[in-house]
Amino acid sequence: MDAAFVPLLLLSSVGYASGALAATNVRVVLEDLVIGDETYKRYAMKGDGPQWFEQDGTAGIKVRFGDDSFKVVYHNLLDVPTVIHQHGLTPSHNLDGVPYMSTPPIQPSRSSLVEFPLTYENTGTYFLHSHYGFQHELGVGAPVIVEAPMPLGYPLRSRIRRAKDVVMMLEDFGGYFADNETTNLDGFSPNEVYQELVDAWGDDSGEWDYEECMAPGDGMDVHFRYHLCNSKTLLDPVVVKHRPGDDLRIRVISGTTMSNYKLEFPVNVTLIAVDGQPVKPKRMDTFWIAVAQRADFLMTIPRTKNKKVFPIFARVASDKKQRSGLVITTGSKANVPEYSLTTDDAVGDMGDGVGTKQEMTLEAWKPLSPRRDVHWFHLNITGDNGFNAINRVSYQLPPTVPTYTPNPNPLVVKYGERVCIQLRNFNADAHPFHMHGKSFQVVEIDGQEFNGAMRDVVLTPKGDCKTVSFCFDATNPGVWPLHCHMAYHLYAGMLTTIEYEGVALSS
Ligand SMILES: [Cu+2]
Repeated sequence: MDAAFVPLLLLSSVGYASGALAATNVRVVLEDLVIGDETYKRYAMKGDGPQWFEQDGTAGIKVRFGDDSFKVVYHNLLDVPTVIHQHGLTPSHNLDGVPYMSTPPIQPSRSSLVEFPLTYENTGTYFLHSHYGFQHELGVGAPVIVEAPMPLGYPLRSRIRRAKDVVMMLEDFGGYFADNETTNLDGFSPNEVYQELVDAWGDDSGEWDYEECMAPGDGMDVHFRYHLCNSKTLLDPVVVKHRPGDDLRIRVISGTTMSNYKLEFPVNVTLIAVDGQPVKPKRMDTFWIAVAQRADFLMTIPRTKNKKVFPIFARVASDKKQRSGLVITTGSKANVPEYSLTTDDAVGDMGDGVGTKQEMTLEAWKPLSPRRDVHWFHLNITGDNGFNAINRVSYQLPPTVPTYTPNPNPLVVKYGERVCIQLRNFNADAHPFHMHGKSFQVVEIDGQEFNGAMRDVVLTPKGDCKTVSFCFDATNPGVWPLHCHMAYHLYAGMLTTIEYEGVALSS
């Protein structure tokens, strides 16, 4: 890239203001992705500056809590508009990065500064992604790490503080529609895949029975040719070297657009946080992670001379038997074996009870304080593949629709109140629901109440009109999306908003 280009962009940036700390540059670009003998074009994020880090074959934003604000200038080097969402972080509404709802898209060759203070609730593992069209599926994503000690009194606190970071950014790439595998394998056009879903819904929608509790479905409608960890497949995985006895903080980011995974660790690990929020520590060697969730683990490399290779696999929760992963080795003589992209068995679907069963075992380290007055909303998940999905309606954003229209059916809350939302799933699939602007606590699944994890994405049970409920305190005024994070379902309009009554918003 022309070195003179960035200063030019800075001059044209929107709302650019000088501050003590230089801003970090993040450029949204088109790049080559080489997998085996094939070269594909995909979007990516490149960067430089004080908050840019590169390690383990991935790169993104790393900020130390207490020292710095989040301060990034996004540069759009694509020939189409883009807008970047800081997934899981909670800036003021106008910096949320949702096209037109909160933030105007960045036009080609233009830049935009996003700067906001980080709260302790913003510490942990997050990611950036485009919220514009199918750009996230096409590669516009990057990790965000906000470093901070675990809360006072947290077990293993000093060991976690000294642990070395290992980052696993999981992505799915090259989507195709399940019933028509041949058409999209080479084209990789999300719009074609979406059109298949539009056509399928068009055939069904006229006689759709919205009262029917659909039985749990048996698979996904969209599959992917490749699953990546830090932009690599297992044919040529990222290998990171550490020493026997090292404590590692494994930060797993499910930066995928449709795929859930079962993580398989080579030794027992301790889960310490989900979606950036600390949980009561829990020992395990497998963990399910849904689209757009994150999970942090403390893993100690065994002190043994016999074993030098420690792969962590992310097995795709579908019938395709695919996997991605990252390999940790010790010593210079470690022989990394060849790994296949697929396994003999499929791991099954996260939505088939295992995901919700796991969810009920998680406990927030700092749950919401009990409150008696609660403002409840009850939403039905209806329709199919994201169409007419929330209380029988679709709400779509540009560029799916040509112009932005405010949500005609928002969930209106009052500042300061405790809000709880129950989703009842009439649909056959499990949907990873993401809320912007606040983390929430999961408190109920399928009629069972529990004091669950703080999160920003929760996977609904599959079908049978089963429910999931989550709560938060409404203290961040704005117009905040609540949506299924599967890209095609969001595109189809599986989206609503939480809006604050009587609060004027900055823009
Ligand atoms: Cu969905």
